[in-house]
Amino acid sequence: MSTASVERGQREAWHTAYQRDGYIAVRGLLVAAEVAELLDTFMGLHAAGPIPHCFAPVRLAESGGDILKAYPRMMHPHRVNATARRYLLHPRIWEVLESCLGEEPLAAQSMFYFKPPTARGQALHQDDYYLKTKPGKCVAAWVAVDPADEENGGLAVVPGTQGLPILCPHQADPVVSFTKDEVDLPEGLTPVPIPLAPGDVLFFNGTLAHGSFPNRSRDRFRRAFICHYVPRSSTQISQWYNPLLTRDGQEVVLPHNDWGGPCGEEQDL
Ligand SMILES: O=C(O)CCC(=O)C(=O)O
Repeated sequence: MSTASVERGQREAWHTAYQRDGYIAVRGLLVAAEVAELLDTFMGLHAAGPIPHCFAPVRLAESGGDILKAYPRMMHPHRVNATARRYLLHPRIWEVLESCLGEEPLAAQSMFYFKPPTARGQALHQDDYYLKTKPGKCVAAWVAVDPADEENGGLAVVPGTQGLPILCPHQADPVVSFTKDEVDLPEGLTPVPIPLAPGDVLFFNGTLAHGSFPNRSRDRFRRAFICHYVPRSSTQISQWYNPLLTRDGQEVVLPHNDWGGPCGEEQDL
């Protein structure tokens, strides 16, 4: 079998599984040296301290027992750091996205989660409640930097929610979730943990409900580089995500979708 046909077969398999299930885990998409580069980059940024509009950690002694105040997530690091931008536009991630969507993606967001031991998790939610992608859905690419499992705050997804409309959230339990929104699941649907190894990437669509466990491990961080993309054919997005980027880094501005949506009060992620 030629390389080209293996590639075509692989792309078709990704497309079929993603369209059917709303998510796929691609194992080992990033190699160890790439994971190490992400780790060095973000630990270096953390050590260097606050970055306006991206990251505002406090000293551990001032965190009042909430480790996430000392290690908050970083928002849109690709706007301030060339390595983050390079990984947001990584060709192998892009290839899977194109296969899943069946069209070119646009990059909308990057984030980095440190999630040290004792960090709270993130209650079940749908990403398009925040991105407000229209007419299609956004796609997340969740890149594991550490092993991620149930003990250290790994991710869980809810099969069966991939085709649902936006569900309106209620207040999440602040003891276990650092974000405030939580959706209730339709009867019969339950979260399924997705253990990931460093370099694995989980792709999932904007209505697939998902969330993460608190980090109950003694000494294991659960770091992840998390990016969101939308189909090139999108005609609207929440203002927070403009400008978007094409594969070669050209900026694209989509019309804002700041209308309240089905729940009336969506806020940016
Ligand atoms: O990584 C996590 O803990 C949760 C991330 C997440 O749910 C998201 O990026 O939408």
